[in-house]
Amino acid sequence: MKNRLESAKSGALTPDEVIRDVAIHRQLLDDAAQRSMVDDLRAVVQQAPLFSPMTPYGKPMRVRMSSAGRYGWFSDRTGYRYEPRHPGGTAWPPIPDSIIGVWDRVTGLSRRPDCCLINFYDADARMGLHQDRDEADFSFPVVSISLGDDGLFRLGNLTRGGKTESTWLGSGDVVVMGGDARLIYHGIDRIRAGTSALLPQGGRINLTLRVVD
Ligand code: MD6
Ligand code: FE
Repeated sequence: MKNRLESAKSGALTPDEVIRDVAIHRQLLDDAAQRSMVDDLRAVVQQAPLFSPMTPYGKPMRVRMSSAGRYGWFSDRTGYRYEPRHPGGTAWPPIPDSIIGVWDRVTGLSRRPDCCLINFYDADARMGLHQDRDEADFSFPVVSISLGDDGLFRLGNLTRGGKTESTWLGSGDVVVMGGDARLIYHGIDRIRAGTSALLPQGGRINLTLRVVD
């Protein structure tokens, strides 16, 4: 276990790397923590099954999704938004404590997230460059947790276009996008299949924690 410094000012953990103001904590979760988080997620998707949201431009998303928390992220022909219910009609399950604990460690905030968006990538899935801007208050960060196969994470700028930088996110890595980086464009270009044994069928899970309202 690496020696991790607590920042006296905010109580938030000091990251291993900062790229374009995006903080990266490498392997914050060890194997055991990753495995128990996956067990918790199995229970969530049993209650709130993964689905492929329709985009406003008429193509289903390549990534399969579900959510936990008071709100879940949703998309259809009318646009992107947060919904208090799964498309099947039931409330989203609560965010597991194992996941809330990561938010607490990396943000040091007393406000807890309202939504944990669960994204599942198979070997061919990707996610185009986007901003996370469906939330009411951009002063709260978005925290992401990666589990399973490596994903190539691309970071751009606060407006579309311009030079980008990429880094591989591995299982157990945690990213914090806050402050000046909160509205940076980002996406996943590709998955490196077979790089993790965490998920028996392979693939990558990314969890994003957000304060919604
Ligand atoms: C992914 N991540 O890693 C996609 N969003 O699969 C995100 O879209 C993301 O990593 C907001 C903040 C951090 C992220
Ligand atoms: Fe995002």
